[in-house]
Amino acid sequence: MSRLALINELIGMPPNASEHGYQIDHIIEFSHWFMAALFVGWSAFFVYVLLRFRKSRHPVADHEGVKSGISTHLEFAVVLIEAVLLVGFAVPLWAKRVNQFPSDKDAIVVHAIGQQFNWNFHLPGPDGQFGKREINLVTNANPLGLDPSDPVGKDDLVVLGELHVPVDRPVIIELSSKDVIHNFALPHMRMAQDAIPGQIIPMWFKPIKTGNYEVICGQLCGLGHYSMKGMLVVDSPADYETWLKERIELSGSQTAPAPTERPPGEPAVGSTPGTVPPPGAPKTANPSGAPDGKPGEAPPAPTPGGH
Ligand SMILES: [Cu+2]
Repeated sequence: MSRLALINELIGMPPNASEHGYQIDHIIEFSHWFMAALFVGWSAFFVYVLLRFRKSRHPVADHEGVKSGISTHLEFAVVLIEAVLLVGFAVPLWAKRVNQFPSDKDAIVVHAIGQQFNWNFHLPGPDGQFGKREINLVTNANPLGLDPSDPVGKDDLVVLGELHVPVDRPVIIELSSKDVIHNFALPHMRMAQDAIPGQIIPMWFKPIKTGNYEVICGQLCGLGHYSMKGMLVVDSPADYETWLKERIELSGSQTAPAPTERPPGEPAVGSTPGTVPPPGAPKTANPSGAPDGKPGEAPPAPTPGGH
């Protein structure tokens, strides 16, 4: 069935790597063939009419018009085919993407957070539960604003840029954004979904081929939009386990995930807060009272002998 993908190859669609992708490919392929047939048909008819009703042959307009019903039947057939494409194929396929999610038990659940201009991934860690995230806690060392006081979040993993998933298991990605509207687009998985600040929007797919697949941002989100890429690595189950174990060990050995690269000339990353807190955010850099708070940031004590 998937052999008949001439136009899809011609327009440069990357090979499909998801379970549902071939259905989308069929719709795209069929729609293109259908449009090509309509284009040739209507063009031929147009040229025929130009010649047949040229001025030298028909100097006076015929007010009676066409008598045969062929054009009506043709028009009806076109509408019918388009309705079948929409109601019979496109809508059910879309409904399955947005309504019929696999159960959390079978699926890999990951949070993806867009920011100018990176994709961050938040994994639940060994306990399978996501820790709380708070936008006010976002710093260069804590790019997702994980709440250090939340015990559930202690074992969470934060991965920048590259997400691994096992093959042949459904993946649910819950999308959000730290700044503007982005779009988590996986061309090989035939999936794309907007990431909107203040919302969590789930998407799902089931990868069926191992390999490295590019994640791109599908919304023009700023000057660096072109560089907003990530990588989805579909592993064999064994490779996935190895990767996960590595990430867990890595997160145990370091207190913070690797900070994002900063342009030369900007202050070094680390405990220096590099982000501008939103209006109304608490002023202390360390509301949880963790030990690395700077002494200078303690609330001002009443000073004897002051002004
Ligand atoms: Cu973007």
